[in-house]
Amino acid sequence: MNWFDRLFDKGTRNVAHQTSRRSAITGMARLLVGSAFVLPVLPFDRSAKAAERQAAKAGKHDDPTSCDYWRYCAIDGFLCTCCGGGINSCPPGTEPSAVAWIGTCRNPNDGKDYLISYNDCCGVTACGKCGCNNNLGDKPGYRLGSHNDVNWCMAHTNSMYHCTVVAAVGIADGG
Ligand code: ABN
Repeated sequence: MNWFDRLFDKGTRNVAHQTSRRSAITGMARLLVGSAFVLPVLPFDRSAKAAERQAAKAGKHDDPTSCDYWRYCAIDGFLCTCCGGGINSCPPGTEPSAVAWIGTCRNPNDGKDYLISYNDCCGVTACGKCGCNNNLGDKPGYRLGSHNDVNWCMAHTNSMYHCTVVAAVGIADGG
């Protein structure tokens, strides 16, 4: 071994003695844990996207042609608002069912719970547009009055179901 090799050999041995595998792993672990604390606080601006999403959702809660409209929380049927009618008016040529089922929906605008009556519009074949199936508070079929998968036109001379309208009939006080 020449003097250069001896010097290099001594140097690497010294380094090997002073740095163990355990200390190398500890160092890497520290780096990982440290970066986990540092990275999340980097200034990502997510507020704009969140606000956008919130606005889109809020919009749907107030849009009577959307299944997410707040009064539709227990609707099962086609929205009359997509079928030539209104929120609580049947399309021309149809008539509202004499019987209805009642749900309780929370109005996100005032935080109150409302009793909602769901009437079917009868006399014309199914509209087929904006079919919604929201089942908040829906009960099995043998609880007919609390079950929404029922053709409420069944008692009409012309029992064809066309679409469903809704009306807030009172505030649910929970008592
Ligand atoms: N009440 C809406 C409806 C009509 C026919 C069949 C199922 C549900």
